[in-house]
Amino acid sequence: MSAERTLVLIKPDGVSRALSGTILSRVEAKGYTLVDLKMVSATRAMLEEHYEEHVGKPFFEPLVEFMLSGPIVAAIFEGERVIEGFRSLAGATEPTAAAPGTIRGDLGRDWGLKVQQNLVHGSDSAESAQREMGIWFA
Ligand code: RTP
Ligand code: MG
Repeated sequence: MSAERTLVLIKPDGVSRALSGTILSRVEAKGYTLVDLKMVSATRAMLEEHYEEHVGKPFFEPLVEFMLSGPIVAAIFEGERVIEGFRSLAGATEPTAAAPGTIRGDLGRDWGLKVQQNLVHGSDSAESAQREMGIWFA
């Protein structure tokens, strides 16, 4: 079986808080291989495609505004079961609820902030990974 790939984003809060290196090194330390990396200023069109399952939800507009608020680091990581493995490393969506030891649990802050400021994104399935890699590494 060929190694799986996932799309990881370090959201604008992670970049502005200077956590890009720390986050990438946690993923590398787990044993996943960094296969592509870039800094991107997202467009609304990219975000509407990336978050297509959330279009129309109450948090969609604030989420897009946040994702447009600064540069994003996009990465592709490869490894066995990396999709599930990265989501375990990232932790639960809300930083307060995310377990200690996870990226969001250790480094995320949602007090006084919106839940969208949770540092990272990781693809949630092989289909999502394929689709999202096409958006961010077109
Ligand atoms: P992600 O897609 O970023 O890896 O995060 P996730 O799977 O844990 O969360 P998901 O449900 O896919 O939501 C995507 C992003 O939308 C923001 N969000 N805000 N109620 C809210 O205000 C709310 N719910 C979700 C978060 O930034 C979440 O990561
Ligand atoms: Mg998601």
